[in-house]
Amino acid sequence: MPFKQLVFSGVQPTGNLHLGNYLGAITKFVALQDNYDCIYCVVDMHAITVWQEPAELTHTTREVTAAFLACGIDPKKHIIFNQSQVAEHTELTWVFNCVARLGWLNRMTQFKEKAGKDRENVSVGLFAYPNLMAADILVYRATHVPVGEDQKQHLELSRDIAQKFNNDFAKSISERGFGDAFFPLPEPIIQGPATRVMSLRDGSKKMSKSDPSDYSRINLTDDADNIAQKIRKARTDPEPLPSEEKGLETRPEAENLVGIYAALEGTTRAAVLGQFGGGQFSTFKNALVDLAVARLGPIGAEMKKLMQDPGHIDAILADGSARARVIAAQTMTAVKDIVGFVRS
Ligand code: AQP
Repeated sequence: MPFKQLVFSGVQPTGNLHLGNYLGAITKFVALQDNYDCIYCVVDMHAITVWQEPAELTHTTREVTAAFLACGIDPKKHIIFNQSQVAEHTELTWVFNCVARLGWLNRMTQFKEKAGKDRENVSVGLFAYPNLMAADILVYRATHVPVGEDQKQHLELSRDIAQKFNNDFAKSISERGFGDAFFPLPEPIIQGPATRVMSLRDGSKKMSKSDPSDYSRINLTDDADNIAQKIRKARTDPEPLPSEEKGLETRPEAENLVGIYAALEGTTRAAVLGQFGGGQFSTFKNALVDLAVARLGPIGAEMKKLMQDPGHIDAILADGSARARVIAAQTMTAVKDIVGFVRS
């Protein structure tokens, strides 16, 4: 059965949104609005898989919403909401907890990285996180999911869950007139020169909200001075920039900065090297500062303005949640029938 094309993605309100979130995900969210119906979610239930101060969680939920708006997502044409306001996400997660296999979740590298050596002490939610992510996407039967490279494995798991549900319940799905598949297998959209933005302090680690060093990332709310300082201090090597992409292969920090420049400028790494190759890092860094300030400055300023009116942000989330709930409720009604739950 052909599925209606629909985009879904989410961002966790776990701290300062950074350039990685922006280039890896939010710029894609904005671009997809022209050609698809889109649902963008502030995934607050994912956030509490690790401890969040309640007041801080409320603040960051509004801040991520402000970032969506400031970057240009239209909340009237599309849907912006926070996950905890649509209970069907957790309802479907339980069904998926019973579809997904323990061995599948045991292979998730993000869990291994986040749990580290303290496995016995992390929350059960952190382990089951990918099942909630599958439910987020599939409760809308979304077909396309723009994400950064780090979410690729979770998305593959979402496809495995959708496929297993379709197989396990094939007879029931067909008897209820849904053809041979109830859930689509969602396609990841992972494209462009900055699908994995790395830390400014260490080219082998991804840029992350939870890195203790603020110098490792550029936050969307950083002012021009901050952005300039962080880029100028960004780790590099003593060599000048190469003229060919091949010359970046063993130089992760240089590769990262070139990728960031290309993504901010909307061009390719090859074109950036064509312009700056052979030159000193300092010249390139100055140009990168100007570009980053020009792109991020207006977004940070708009976010700050929006954050002065939390009532407005909450109203957008309430409206989006009400519209999301309608779609999610239809899916859950069908899922309950397919699974064999009695409902009144
Ligand atoms: N460094 C990155 N480069 C490219 N894309 C990235 N994303 C995150 N970091 C990078 C993408 O941003 C979207 C939202 O991410 P998230 O908030 O849901 O969670 P995350 O991937 O766990 O992000 P962080 O910053 O690393 O958070 P913490 O430190 O809390 O774990 C996703 O599409 C993600 O791929």
